[in-house]
Amino acid sequence: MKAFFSDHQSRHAPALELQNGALVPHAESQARVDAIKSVLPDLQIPADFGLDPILAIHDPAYIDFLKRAHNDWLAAGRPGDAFPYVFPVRGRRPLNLSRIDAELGQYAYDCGTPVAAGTWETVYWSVQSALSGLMHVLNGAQRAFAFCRPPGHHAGRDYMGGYSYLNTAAIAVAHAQANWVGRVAVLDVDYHHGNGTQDIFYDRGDVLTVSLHADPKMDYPFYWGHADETGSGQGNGFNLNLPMPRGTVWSDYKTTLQQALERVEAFDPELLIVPFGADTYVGDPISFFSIETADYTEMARMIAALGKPTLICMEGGYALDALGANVSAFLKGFEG
Ligand code: OKP
Ligand code: ZN
Repeated sequence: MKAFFSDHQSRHAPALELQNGALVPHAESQARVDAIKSVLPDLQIPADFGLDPILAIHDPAYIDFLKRAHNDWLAAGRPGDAFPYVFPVRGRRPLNLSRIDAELGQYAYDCGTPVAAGTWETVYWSVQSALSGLMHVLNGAQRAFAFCRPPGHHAGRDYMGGYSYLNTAAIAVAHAQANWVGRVAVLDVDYHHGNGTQDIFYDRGDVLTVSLHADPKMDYPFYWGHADETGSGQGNGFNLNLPMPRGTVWSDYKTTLQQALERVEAFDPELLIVPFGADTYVGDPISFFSIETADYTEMARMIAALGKPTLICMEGGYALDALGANVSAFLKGFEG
C-alpha cells in the first residue's frame, strides 16, 4: 500500500505538556516519526493542495491564529512554545482579544497542545499527506496510508486539543465530497474518542462517524464520546460512540468492532476513512487497553473485509519500542 509523508512533518517538536499535574516531555515526539518511518521504507512525498481544503473545514480566524501564534508568543517576550493556560469559562461573553495569551485560551481546550516553532508547517503538510492518500484512493487504488503527524481527530472547526491542530480526516472527507463522492464513513480506532471529528459532522447525515474508544467517564477527552451522543438534526443516528472500559482485550474489542462494522455496512459509504491510533496497544504509556501487536493485523483484516476504498490516517500511538511493529501489523492486514 502506498504511504504518504513529508519531512516538513518533522518540524513540530513541542517540548513539554501538562499531564496529571506535571510538565513532562511531550509524548507526541519526533521519536514517533522515526519509529514509524523505520517500517515504511518507501514513503511518497505528498502533493500540495493548498489552503482551500483546510478552509472547507476550519474557521479562517482559527487558521490565521495557528499560522502566527508562535511568532506572536515570541513577540510578547515569551520563551519556548506557545502554551495555553487561561480559558474562557462557560457563559463568558465573546471578546475579540488580540493578546496571544487570551487567544491561546480561546482556541485551545487543554494544556497538551502547545504551538511550537514548526507547528504550522507540520500540520499543513500532515493535511497534504492525507489529501495525497485520498487522491490515490479516488484515482482507483483500493487503499492508502496517510502517515499524518501530529494526530488530528481532536481538532474541531475552531479549536485545538489532544495534540491535534488540524482535523486531517475531516479535511479529507470534505475534499472527497467536494469533488467525487457522496456518503463517507469515518471509523476511528484510536484509543481516545475522536471528538473533533464528531463535532464537525454532528448534524450531517451524509457523513457517518463511528468511534471505538476508552470510556470518557474515565479517560480523556471526558466531555465527549459518551454512548448517548448520536447526532443532531439531519445527523441524528449518524454518530456512533462505542466506549469500552480500561483493560479491554482484543476478544472484547473485536465484538465491539463487529458492531461498528455492521453500522458502516448498513450506511454503505462510497469511501471509508480510518483514523488509526496504535495507542490501544497494551504497552502504551498514556493509554489503558490491552491490544497486542498481532491483533492489529486481524483488526485491519476485519475492516478491509468491508471491501470499501479506504484511506487510513495515522493518529496516536506512544509506545516507541512497539510503534513501528504495530503500524506495520495493521497495514499488513490490508494486504492480500
Ligand atoms: C491524542 B491522540 C493523560 C493526558 C492525556 C491528551 C491525550 C491526547 C491523545 N493524563 N493527554 O488521540 O492519540
Ligand atoms: Zn489517542
